[in-house]
Amino acid sequence: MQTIFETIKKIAFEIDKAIKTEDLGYIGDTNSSGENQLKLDVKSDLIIEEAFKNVSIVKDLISEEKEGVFALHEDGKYTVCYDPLDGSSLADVNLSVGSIFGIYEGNPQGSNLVASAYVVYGPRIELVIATRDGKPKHYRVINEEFTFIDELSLNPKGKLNAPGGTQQNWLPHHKAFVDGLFAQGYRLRYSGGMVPDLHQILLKGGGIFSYPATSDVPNGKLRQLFEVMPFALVYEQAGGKAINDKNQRLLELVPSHPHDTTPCFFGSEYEINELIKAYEI
Ligand code: FDP
Repeated sequence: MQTIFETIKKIAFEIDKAIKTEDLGYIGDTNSSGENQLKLDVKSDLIIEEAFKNVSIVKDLISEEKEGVFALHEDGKYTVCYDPLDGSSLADVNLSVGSIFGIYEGNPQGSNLVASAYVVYGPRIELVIATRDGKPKHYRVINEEFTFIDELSLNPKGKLNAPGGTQQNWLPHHKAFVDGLFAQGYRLRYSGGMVPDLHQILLKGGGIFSYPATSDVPNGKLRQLFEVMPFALVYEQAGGKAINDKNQRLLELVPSHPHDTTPCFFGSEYEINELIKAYEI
């Protein structure tokens, strides 16, 4: 497993360099989730593919930018599911973006997620690694090396509210929930990049990030294997909760297709309990 984490560190430097130096335009194609692909998405995907070609414990790769499974090493033990550059459409306005990795042993599904990691490319490069054992570990690049900073813990109640999705298409109970938090004094924090938005809540001690079912995307927008489950592990290990709109743990989900999405909520205990009340679930 350590080899996989070291590979992710190497990848982070390469993708950061690409973000800082390469063309930010579109390639004129769509990815498997039907989104327009940026040259940077494709480049980041290739960087990751190349890096894992040398890691024999990795059996398969499943990427947000590829259709289906990319086989690597038949005798490998792990499937790495990743979103090479989440929030990439924010790169041209110079906001933070990120890479997300879920490491699965056996069939890729919540119960088989053994570790996850994400990288934030912002003013600094940061990395968070979570396993099933202990608190998530937070690193920052200092003097060109990933340096351990601290272990992440969520307070039982936070102050930040990051509500995703097109507000016009929110369902009435969801709108009531979001309004209810603001009425309690919660502050809006939403950049439109899942990685920096969830990272901010973690580092500031708590709050909630939601991407609900909406009238236009009834299953939500965020992908289970590369986005939702990796962050669910981080939030649960930090002492928070991560559920869907049926009060099911996100780590219990079993996707039937690599690109399946789900409504998802990540937060401190208090905010998730408020959600459960508002949704009556
Ligand atoms: P993006 O489409 O820019 O890649 O992964 C999808 C994502 O970004 C997340 O990073 C982000 O949280 C979400 O979409 C934002 O979606 P909305 O604009 O619909 O809120």
